[in-house]
Amino acid sequence: MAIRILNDLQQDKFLDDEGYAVIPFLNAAETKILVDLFHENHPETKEGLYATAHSSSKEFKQRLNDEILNQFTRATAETFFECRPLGGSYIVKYKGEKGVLYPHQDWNIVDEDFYRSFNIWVPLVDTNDENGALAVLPHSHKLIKSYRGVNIADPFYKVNGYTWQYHKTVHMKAGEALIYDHRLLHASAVNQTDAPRLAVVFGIIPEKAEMRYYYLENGIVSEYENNVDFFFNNDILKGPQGLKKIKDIDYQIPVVTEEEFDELYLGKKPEPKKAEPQSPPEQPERVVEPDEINKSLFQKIMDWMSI
Ligand SMILES: O=C(O)CCC(=O)C(=O)O
Repeated sequence: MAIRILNDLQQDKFLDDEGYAVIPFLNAAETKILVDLFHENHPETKEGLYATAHSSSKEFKQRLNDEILNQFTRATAETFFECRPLGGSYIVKYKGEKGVLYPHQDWNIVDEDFYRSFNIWVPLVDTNDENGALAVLPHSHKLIKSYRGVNIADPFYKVNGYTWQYHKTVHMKAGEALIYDHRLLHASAVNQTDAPRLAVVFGIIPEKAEMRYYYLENGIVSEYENNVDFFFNNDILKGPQGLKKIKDIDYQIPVVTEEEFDELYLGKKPEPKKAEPQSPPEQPERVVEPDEINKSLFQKIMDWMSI
């Protein structure tokens, strides 16, 4: 039985089954405070995707995070069941091709053998097909168990253009929350409008879960202890930088092909390959012993399938 995340049991079940849930979240006053705060701190316009979390100024990141936390406190307490808010960032999509974000999964930040972790993604303007709404791939969070991190690709990275056709664009009102499992494939298209698509993204984990960081070195994925301060005080793209290692993990990064994706997601069996016309064998056919047959990558992936 999955660990409970939301107070509302029906929404909690939907979140577990589909990997996301859309719920009313910030009220009009909270939303306006966050819109005004953004504009006060960003008088200039930019191009493509921009996140305050990527700022090199710790003070700036921390100050905006604190204000986001203040505005999220009421709604988070009302919505979540025994969860720990981690912190947030503005994530803004300005006009321009650079803003496209292909389907991806987010990093593991808890031990996913036992826990799940989530983003609360709250647009501060209404979102639609033209201004870079988020598009989710329903129930994709349960397809494959994986470790994801700064230098560990998610298993779907080679099919990220292909999977997009199955994504569902979520049209939202300003202040609503899209809560999604970090394992869920999600994407957002270009903002074609002149107005920036303002949003806030905020991490949350079960109260009992400890934070983790995963990093690949010399072909081995390792698990490290982690904490919120690490995200604020370090360049998290640069590796564990003194975090305590817990263990090396026996893990080979799976790479899903289009055919494998169809089987995993749609349950479609790949078409059998047509046999090439052959001339009669001159030698008696060699019998292939079962233990000679290599386990295909796809079988390995199926072995890894979780939950
Ligand atoms: O804000 C967006 O358009 C995408 C956000 C996202 O994919 C993420 O935070 O992982």
